[in-house]
Amino acid sequence: MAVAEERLSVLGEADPELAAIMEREFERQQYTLELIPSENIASPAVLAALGSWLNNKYAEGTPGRRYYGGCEYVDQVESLAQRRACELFGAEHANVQPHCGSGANMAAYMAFCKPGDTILGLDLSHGGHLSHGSPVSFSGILYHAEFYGVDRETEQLDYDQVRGRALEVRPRVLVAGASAYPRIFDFPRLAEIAAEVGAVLMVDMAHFAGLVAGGAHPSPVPYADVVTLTTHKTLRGPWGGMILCPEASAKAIDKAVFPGVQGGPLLHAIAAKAVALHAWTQPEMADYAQRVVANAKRLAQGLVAEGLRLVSGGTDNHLMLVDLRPLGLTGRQVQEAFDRARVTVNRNSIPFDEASKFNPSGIRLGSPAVTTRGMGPEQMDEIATLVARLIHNLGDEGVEREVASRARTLCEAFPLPYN
Ligand code: DSN
Repeated sequence: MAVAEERLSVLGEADPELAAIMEREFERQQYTLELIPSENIASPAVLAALGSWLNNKYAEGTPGRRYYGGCEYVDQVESLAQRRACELFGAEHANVQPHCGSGANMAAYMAFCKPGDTILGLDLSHGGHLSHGSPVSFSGILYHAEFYGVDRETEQLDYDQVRGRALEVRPRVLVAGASAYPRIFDFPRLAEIAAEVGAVLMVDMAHFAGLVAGGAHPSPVPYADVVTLTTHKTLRGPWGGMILCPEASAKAIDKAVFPGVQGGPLLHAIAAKAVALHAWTQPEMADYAQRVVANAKRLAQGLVAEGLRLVSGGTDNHLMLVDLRPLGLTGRQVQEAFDRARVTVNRNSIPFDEASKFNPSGIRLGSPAVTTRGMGPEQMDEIATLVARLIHNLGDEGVEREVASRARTLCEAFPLPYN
């Protein structure tokens, strides 16, 4: 707990009120089973870079072409992060400045589209993301958004249907990637479809970037015209975004990020991204990526064995969706019961969901954070049992207390890496 203790003691002197809240959040993270698939646990080295004096520097522009003096060292930091991103993902160019995934997507659209152009992405309720064209997001406000979905029977993408939609709407950008799709995208097929309709293929690999980095998931980089990602999910870095593209699009992407979308880059976050990227050169990270997928499959099998229905029947990546409709339950009540039992999940729409987005019919679970803590197949079996017990006995306070106690025991056996 040394890392946390050190931070809290510095903060405790300067701002005891905030330090007390942060201490409670630390305890929550330490003793809660984190199953939200978009969350993870950054290493102490990532946090060290993030909480550093690099925070103090303004550096609008790109390395060697800044609008401020005193950038000689932050130029090196950013170039290092770019080089590491290119090497890790086999990309020609990396822009490491996006503050988040939605900002990276905004810049990617801006580089290739004019307002009003058509973009075609996966429907939000079929697993897509707000920034892939939702009418409440800039992506659906600035662009003409059209959608493809999953097949009603298989609950997986049907590429003939994607092609049909692409031929029908002729998008400027075909967007692939998702925040709640438990299967693998067929990137060669998507590239063929994009080429056939003259579209730019944009892959948002925010969720599975770490799996790609560790060789546990196919890479979109050889097939896509532009790849966006976040650095805090499976990639296990700081909160942030990134864009990869061929050299031919580098200028357009850089200009779209700054001054198109953002002002000054967050050099402390870029340094932390460099640290996270460097970690992926170590063999244990490839092993981590394989274990994330193996753990997700094991958890999915356990849930199915406990009588729960998973969207598409299982998972090929790090996440899964439980369909609560057969049990007559809704996502919100299940998420709240899980919170009481110290197991964190998030409610989520499922394909063809007729319930509202605020109280949808599914919950989304994933393995990245518990795998970072070192949990393996045995713990996945136990977590499957706990999850199923909670769902099958919803609202039973005795079961909630029992699950909370077992969740705590598991967390104590696999502490956060801040000792
Ligand atoms: N909101 C993120 C997630 O939880 O998947 C995606 O941006």
